[in-house]
Amino acid sequence: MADEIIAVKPEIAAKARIDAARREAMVAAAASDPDAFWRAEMGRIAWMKAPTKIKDVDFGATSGNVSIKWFEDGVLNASVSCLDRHLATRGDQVAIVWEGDDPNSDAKVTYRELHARVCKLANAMRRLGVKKGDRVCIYLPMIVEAAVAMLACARVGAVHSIVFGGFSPDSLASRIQDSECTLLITADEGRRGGRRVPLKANADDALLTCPSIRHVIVAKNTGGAVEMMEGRDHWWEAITAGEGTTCEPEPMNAEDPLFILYTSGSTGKPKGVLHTTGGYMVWASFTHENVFDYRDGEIYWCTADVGWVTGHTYIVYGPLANGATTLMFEGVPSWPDNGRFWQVCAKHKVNIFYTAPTAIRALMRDGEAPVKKHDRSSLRILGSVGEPINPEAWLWYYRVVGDSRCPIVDTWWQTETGGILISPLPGAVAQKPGSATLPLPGVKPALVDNEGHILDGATEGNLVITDSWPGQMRTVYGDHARFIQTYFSTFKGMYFTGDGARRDADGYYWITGRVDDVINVAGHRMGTAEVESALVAHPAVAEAAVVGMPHEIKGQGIYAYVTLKAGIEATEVLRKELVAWVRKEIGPIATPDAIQWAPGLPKTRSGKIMRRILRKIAANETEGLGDTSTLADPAVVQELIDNRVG
Ligand code: 6R9
Repeated sequence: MADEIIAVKPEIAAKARIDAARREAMVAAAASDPDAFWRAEMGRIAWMKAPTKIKDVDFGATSGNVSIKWFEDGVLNASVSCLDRHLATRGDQVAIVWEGDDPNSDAKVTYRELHARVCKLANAMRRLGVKKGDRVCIYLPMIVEAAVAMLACARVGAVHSIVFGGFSPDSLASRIQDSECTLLITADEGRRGGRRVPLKANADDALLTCPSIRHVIVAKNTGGAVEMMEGRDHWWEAITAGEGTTCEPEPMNAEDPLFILYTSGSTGKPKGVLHTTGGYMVWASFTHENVFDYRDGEIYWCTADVGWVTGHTYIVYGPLANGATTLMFEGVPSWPDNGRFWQVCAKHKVNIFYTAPTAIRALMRDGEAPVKKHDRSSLRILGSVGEPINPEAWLWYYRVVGDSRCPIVDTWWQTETGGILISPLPGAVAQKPGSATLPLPGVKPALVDNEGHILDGATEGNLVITDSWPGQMRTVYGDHARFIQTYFSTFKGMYFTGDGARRDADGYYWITGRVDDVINVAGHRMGTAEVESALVAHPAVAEAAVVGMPHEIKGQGIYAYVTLKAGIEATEVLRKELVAWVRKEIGPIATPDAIQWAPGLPKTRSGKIMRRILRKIAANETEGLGDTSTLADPAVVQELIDNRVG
C-alpha cells in the first residue's frame, strides 16, 4: 500500500517563511558553501564580538580524536540574545505565559519583567560566589523560576545541569556528584495532576552525599513545610530581595559551555551531554523559527518539561532568542480531565502546539469529544517529538486536533543534537504520516549497514550524520574518551545516532527506533543497564536483564527478567517490592511494566546475555527466535516462553 501523502496546501506555502523553492535554495547554499551559509545565519543571535571563524570540525576518521568547534572566536552571552536585545522592541510583550497545574492559576511575564528577575537572581548567585564555569544544578518543577534560573546561570557564565523533577534523590545525587555542582536551585514542592512532589525533601536526601554543594536556593511554590539548613539553604525571595534589576552579562566564548544535560545510553551511568554557547544558540533559533514557521506575536506551546532537552531548546532558548511568547505548563494532559490540553489551547489562543506521541495516543483512547469541546481555531501548526509517531496517531492528531487544517511537523532529534535535524518545514515539505521526512538545510544524514558502508536509495540501516551542524554536543562532561567511544567509534568518521531508519524512494526518513540498549518509554530515554543495576542492588536479586516491549500508549514498556538469589521465594509481594524499589532508585519513569521470574537467562557460552531472544519473548514473538545454537543452555528459553507475563 502506498503511503498517504499530505501535500503542502497552497495557502500555507504562500504565507510560510520557507516554501519549497526557498528550501531547495537553502539546501543548495548550505551544501555548496557551508561557511557562508552559517555566517549569514549566525546573525540571528546577539554577539559581543562577531566570529570570524565559522567551522572547525574533525570527526576523527583519520586522527582518532574528535573535535567540534563552531564560531570559535565569537563572544556572546546567551541571556542577552534571549532578553536584553528584545527590551527596546518588545519589552512589554509577554515572554512567558505560565499555566498552572490548577486550571485557575496562571501568570504572564513580559520580557522586561523576565530580564529583571533573571538579573536579580544572577546578582544573588554572584554574591554567593558562583563564577563563570561553575556548575549549578536545577531541580525545579515547571514554574517560571525554572526559566529564570537557566537564564541567570547563562548570565553569570555558570553551566546549568537540570535534573527532571521526577527523578529520585539517588538519581539527583549521582548527577550532582558527576559534575561537582556547587549550587542547587530547587523549590519546596512541585505540583502535577493535583498531587505534590516533595522536591526539597528529595534534595535534602540527595545532598547527604553531595559535598560539592555549598548553597541551595529554594523557591516557594506550594508553601508546603520544608526544612532549611542554616547557612546552606536560602529562600529565593529573601536572597534576591535586595538585588538590582540589572546585571552585567559575563562575556562567553562561543565554545564555552552553556549547559550539561544527563541522558541515558546503552551502557553505564547516564552521560553528561555538554552543549556550548554559540552554536547551540544559533541552532535553537534557526530550528525554532523555521520548523514552526514562527511569526511575531504568536503563542507557542511546547508541552515538554524543562528537565528534558526539548524543554531547554523549545521552551526556553529557541523561543526566547526569537522573541516569541512561550507557554509553560505545570500540569499533565489528563488533569483535571483529559481535555486539558485543548482547554489551555482555547484559553491562551495557542497558535503552535508541540507535544509527544505518547500523549496523543493516550488522549486518542478517550475519543473526539474532549477535543471537540474546546475551540482550537487558533491552532496553525502541530508538532510531534520524542519517539516515532504511528500513522494512526498521526492521522488522529491531524484530523481531530487540527481539523485537517494544520501541518504536522514530526521532528526527529536527540539530546545530543541540541535541536531538530530531520523534520518537514510546514510550508515546503509534503508530509507522510509516520515519517520525519527530510533533513533540515545543512544536515547530512546517511544510512549505513553494520560494517559502516553507506547505503544508497530506498533502503534501511543505521542512522548516522556525516558532518557537523552548529547545535551538536561537544563532549561528555569530564569524559571525552567516552564521547568518542559512544558516538564516533561504531562507524568511523560519522556521528552514530543509535537509531535505525528506513529511507523511501522519495528520500523520506522513517525512524524505526533505537538499535542499541536504550528504550524509549513514553518519550523518555532509559538505559536498560540503569534499570538492571537498580534491580541487582536489591538484596534478593542475583541477576537481571531488562528489555523494551511494545506498549500501546507509551510506545515501549520496561520488561525485566529477574533471577533471585538461592533460597529466596518468588512471591507477588516481592514482585511489587521490586517495582517500588526501582521507582525509588531511579524515579517513576523507570517503573517496570512486567517482571518475570527467570531461573536462568539465555547466555552464550562466553556468558553474554542474548537480549535479542529476551526482546522477542517480551514482545510475545516466540515463533521465529532465530539462531539459538550459540546458547549455553537452550532449555532456559522454553522455560521463559512458558512463563511469560502479561
Ligand atoms: C528530542 C528527544 C532521543 C531519541 C532518538 C529517537 C527518539 C525523538 C523522534 C524520535 C522518531 C521522532 N526520537 N524524536 N523517534 N521520531 N520524531 O526526544 O531527545 O530524549 O535524547 O531522545 O528519541 O530514538 O534517538 P532524547
